[in-house]
Amino acid sequence: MPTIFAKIIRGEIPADIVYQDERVTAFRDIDPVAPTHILIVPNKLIATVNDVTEDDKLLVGHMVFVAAQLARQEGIAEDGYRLIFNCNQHGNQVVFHLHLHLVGGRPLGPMILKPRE
Ligand code: DGP
Repeated sequence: MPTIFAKIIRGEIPADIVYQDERVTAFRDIDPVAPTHILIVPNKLIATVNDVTEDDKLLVGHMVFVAAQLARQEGIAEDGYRLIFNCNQHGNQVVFHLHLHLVGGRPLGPMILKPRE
């Protein structure tokens, strides 16, 4: 079953694509949590971080490299930003097509809120 992201990569549904090459596609998140919120997605389907194989190591490195390039392009590199991979239920993963969130453009606060006592 193609994911919603596969359809975006193939141009079958619209998205604000900010970068694309033969290995990855990057587009703005539909529900941004900060002024910059971009998803960097491999063009081939990998469901979760758990499914990354030895053969995917260069691809995942490329995702991080593209994220850093986009951060510079967005003008947020110097102030800083956050890169996030959510995985499975506890990671609150909603779309099961590997993606790297690039989030920035405002102070983001602590990474994860501690549960209330
Ligand atoms: P995650 O919880 O890590 O699986 O985050 C999935 C993200 O994908 C979430 O921030 C919203 C975004 N998203 C879901 N559907 C679409 C869509 O159709 N278009 C775009 N641009 N983003 C989407």
